[in-house]
Amino acid sequence: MGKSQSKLSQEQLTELQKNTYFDKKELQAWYKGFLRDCPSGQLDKNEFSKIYKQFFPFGDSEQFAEYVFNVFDKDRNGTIDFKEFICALSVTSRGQLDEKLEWAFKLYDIDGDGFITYDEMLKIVQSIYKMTDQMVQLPEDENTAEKRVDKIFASMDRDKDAKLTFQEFVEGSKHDPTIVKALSLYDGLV
Ligand SMILES: [Ca+2]
Ligand SMILES: [Ca+2]
Ligand SMILES: [Ca+2]
Repeated sequence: MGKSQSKLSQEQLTELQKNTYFDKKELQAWYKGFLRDCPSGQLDKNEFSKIYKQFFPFGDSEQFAEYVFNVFDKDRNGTIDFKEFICALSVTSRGQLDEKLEWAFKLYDIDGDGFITYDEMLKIVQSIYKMTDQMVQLPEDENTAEKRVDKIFASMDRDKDAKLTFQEFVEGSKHDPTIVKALSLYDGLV
């Protein structure tokens, strides 16, 4: 994507319209906002984590932001360009449940080997707990990350091999919508 142009070209618009759920007007508005937060057009980890801080000013969002960053950064080159940003945003904010689950699976499957291990899920859940610490009251049986992950694995890990396949994850998540909900970066603002 172009670096310093202030508007998306017709060509870029057409491409992004095909790949997202946003219309032209929304795309231009997001592009403007993206460049305002990130004039270079390439969002790095630091800047990305600052965005999260605005939404979770009282918790420690740095770790969670880092995991989310890795999913946004599709080509893994260390920065998020506008296309990566808006495509991820489109899925997390307006995607169908199946798309959101696919996205969530990528987040939890930190090493990308196609399985979510107990440790991988624990890392993500711990980072979510750190971030939302003072904002949410949790029930007794979910008030630590370990308890929560135990509970998730008890219900999702059907064959009890201590890792979740995409299939197990999808079926389990349909019974526990909070897993998907935790992901929406700009939820309510789009
Ligand atoms: Ca990238
Ligand atoms: Ca994995
Ligand atoms: Ca399993």
